[in-house]
Amino acid sequence: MTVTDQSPSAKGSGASATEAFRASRSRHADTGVSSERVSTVVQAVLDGVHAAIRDHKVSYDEFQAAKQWLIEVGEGGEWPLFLDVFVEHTVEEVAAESQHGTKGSILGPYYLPDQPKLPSVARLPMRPDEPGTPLVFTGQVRDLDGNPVAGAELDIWHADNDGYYSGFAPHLPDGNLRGVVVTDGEGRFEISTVQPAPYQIPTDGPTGKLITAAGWHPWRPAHLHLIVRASGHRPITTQLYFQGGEWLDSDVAKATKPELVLDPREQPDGSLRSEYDFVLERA
Ligand code: MBD
Ligand code: FE
Repeated sequence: MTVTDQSPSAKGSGASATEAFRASRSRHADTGVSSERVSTVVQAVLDGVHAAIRDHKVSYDEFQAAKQWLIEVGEGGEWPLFLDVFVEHTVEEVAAESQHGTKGSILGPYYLPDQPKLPSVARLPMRPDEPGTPLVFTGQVRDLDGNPVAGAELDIWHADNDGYYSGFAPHLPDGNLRGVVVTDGEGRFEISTVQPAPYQIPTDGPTGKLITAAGWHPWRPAHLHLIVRASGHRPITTQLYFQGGEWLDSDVAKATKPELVLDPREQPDGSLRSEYDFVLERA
């Protein structure tokens, strides 16, 4: 990572997300797409842009301002952030049409592969003095017939108590609050972590400036990210939210679903405990 600034900012998170995306793409082969498909989809996108210009009488000044902003999104490395916040939810909606079992949600820009594998009862890697309310997250992975899935992987990552992700904020140690928990013989897991804070899109970058200019808010509700996978099963990329949490009904990324909301119980010692079972379909 080339970020030297120690304070989390658009520069740090945007550029790092672009680097992470490039690294993940190099692991996949390019899929051949027919010219017919390219023409159909790209023409539909352009038709939408042309319609917006006509319907709203977009001026030359506004066109040039848009051009300037698009250049800045690229320079700031914010394309992964912008697209995952404002577009990915619809891609996920289409993918979900053919998906059974636990509901999916968007991947977002802050996934990092190849985190350490942890046993079924595990504490996520964290700082010795990791701030935040302790959270114990338990459950079971099953298939659509209700059979437990032993050796399933819960690839989990989430923001810290200040809303920052390790790998995308230079003040956090690598791998903080990230890990791959492997279920036991009965498909069960018990993960100790801390409750994440809501996530705020950096206000100092082009995505944040657009949000301000439009009078929108830059918040996502607090969430856990997960990819749950097991051999012979279709992996599920999802997020879990917290009942009563701020922004739950107005997620800027429109990625919440009622089935994905945890309702943690407060324990006598002030910590939180929550249970969630995952259901995978066969591949
Ligand atoms: C996030 O934490 C996130 O999950 C998404 C989808 C977009 C921006 C930040
Ligand atoms: Fe997130």
